Amino acid sequence: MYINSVNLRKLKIHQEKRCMSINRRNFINLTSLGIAGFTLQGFINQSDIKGQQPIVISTWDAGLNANKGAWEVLSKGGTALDAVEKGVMITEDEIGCCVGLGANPDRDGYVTLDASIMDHEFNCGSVAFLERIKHPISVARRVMEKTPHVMLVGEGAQQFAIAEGFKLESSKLSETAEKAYQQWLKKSTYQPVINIERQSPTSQLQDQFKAPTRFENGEWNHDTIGMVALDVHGNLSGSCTTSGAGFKLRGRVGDSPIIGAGLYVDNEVGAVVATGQGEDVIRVAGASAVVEFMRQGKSPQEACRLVVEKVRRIKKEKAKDIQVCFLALNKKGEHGSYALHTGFNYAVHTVAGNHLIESPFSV
Ligand code: SD4
Repeated sequence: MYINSVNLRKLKIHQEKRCMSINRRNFINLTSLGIAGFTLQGFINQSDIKGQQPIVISTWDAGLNANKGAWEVLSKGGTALDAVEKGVMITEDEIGCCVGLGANPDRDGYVTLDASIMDHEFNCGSVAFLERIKHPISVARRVMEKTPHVMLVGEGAQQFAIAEGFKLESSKLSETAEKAYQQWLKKSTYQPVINIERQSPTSQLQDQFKAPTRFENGEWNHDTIGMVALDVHGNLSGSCTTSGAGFKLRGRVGDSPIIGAGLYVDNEVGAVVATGQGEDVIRVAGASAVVEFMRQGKSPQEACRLVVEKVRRIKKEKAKDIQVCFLALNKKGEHGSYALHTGFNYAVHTVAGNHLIESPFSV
């Protein structure tokens, strides 16, 4: 079905009626934070969420901007696959701690990128340890569409990208990343920071759960962007793109490009993305595990919770030092999330607007 303006208006009226069930007391007007251009803004309760279609959801505050790109596609009747590529490309273009070439480097000073994409027919593609290419998500899509493989890494992935016409960018760090790297070099210890995506580079560790969501220059701070969408045709797709863990060992690859860990889509059931400590997402085959719980009839939030609790059991005492978050969308357009610690949020865009939702958490 193509959404023309009449259909869109009808759909909007219908969905706005459904949205009346959202608990209005929980709305916080975000215009005071300088976010403009959204028809409805605020935080809503996950328990108030009703299934909607089309819909796009994505991780962290940066998801608000990314969703806008995806919505341009979805609202015109475009595919979820096109939407999740276009959406996260917006984040790849922004300067932030953890996505795209402007992100924090590895311990040797190089930005290395991981990305994956998956459609409604189990087609998937990914790249890992990719350097100097601006849009790893688009390279991942080319891997999916133009090769017999699922995953390309490092130099080979870069060669493939160049052969496909992607430009080789400079290896110079962004100003923000250079500053953060110089700061890191003073101690040179690898210590993942919980919810780094919601901190300014200068904030203290003790501020971690209420840290600012923007850098001092006003830019959004953000982490891995994971996005899943359901289009008007009833198809799901997902994408994930990141520079991984800041100051990681050279060659380290996280969960984001691993199909089944950082991203999984089963069009009969749902689509899931992960963010947080990639090693601990990989160990539980995170996104795939969440999909399987949804297949058993669990709600998106409950399915995410069950896998987060598994991570918590496995990690025991060490669970206090890591963040792991899942974000899920089912075939009915119902969504939910769960995180190990407080601080995770996600953005949801439907015809009713673009909102941030604070995630429930375990610890
Ligand atoms: C990784 N999962 O490379 C990514 C990073 C991330 O919140 O999402 N951090 O491990």
